[in-house]
Amino acid sequence: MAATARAVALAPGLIHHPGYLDAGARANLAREVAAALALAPPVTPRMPRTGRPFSVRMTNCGALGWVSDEAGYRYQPHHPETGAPWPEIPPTALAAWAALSGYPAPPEACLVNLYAPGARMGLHQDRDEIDRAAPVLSLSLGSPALFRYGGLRRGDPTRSVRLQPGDAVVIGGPARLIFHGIDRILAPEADLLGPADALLPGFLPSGGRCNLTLRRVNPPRGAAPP
Ligand SMILES: O=C(O)CCC(=O)C(=O)O
Ligand SMILES: [Mn+2]
Repeated sequence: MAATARAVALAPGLIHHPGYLDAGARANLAREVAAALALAPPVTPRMPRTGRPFSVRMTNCGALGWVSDEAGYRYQPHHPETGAPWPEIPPTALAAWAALSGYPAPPEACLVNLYAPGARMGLHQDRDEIDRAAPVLSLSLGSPALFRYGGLRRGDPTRSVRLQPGDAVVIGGPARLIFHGIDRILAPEADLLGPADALLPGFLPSGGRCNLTLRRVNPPRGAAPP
């Protein structure tokens, strides 16, 4: 599926695997995500308290899904609008987790972020998980994006890196709680135009980006308490 030889440590615990998913794996993952979206339609999350809508649309796969609305951020086992359990995590994403996470248990949650051109995700920490011994694994499809990352405090200096379709990023170890976000979605480069236009038709406008983040929420049974 992939080459990890070119892995780059952006910071201790923050590992970028450029081009991890090759064209075949990207096509498989896009197909698997499209099937999941048909079962679990994307929703527009809202900020706790203010109810302000996110620019990113979201859905989930796995036993637990991350949702946000006026009541707060949380993981829950069902879709907030249909009430149905979330669909299975895409097999291509599970294989990437097995290869890259270094974690002995499978992910419980796979958040699917859909970015239309112009959507962004503000600087934040992923901290709604109880099991922080497991990394977060991010997989990107579609248009490239500018990923911003900093330190453990909001005010720490930040840097940015371009994430291309097929890139994987492991956010773990000392980087598990770093602040990070997506500044903007970039125009696809000519030689990578491939799936960007045809990615998830009906769910994502042309030039959009899809990102999956896989997480462990609870420690595996029998694991020492965090
Ligand atoms: O879209 C991305 O690359 C980052 C997504 C992210 O940080 C999140 O879902 O928590
Ligand atoms: Mn995040």
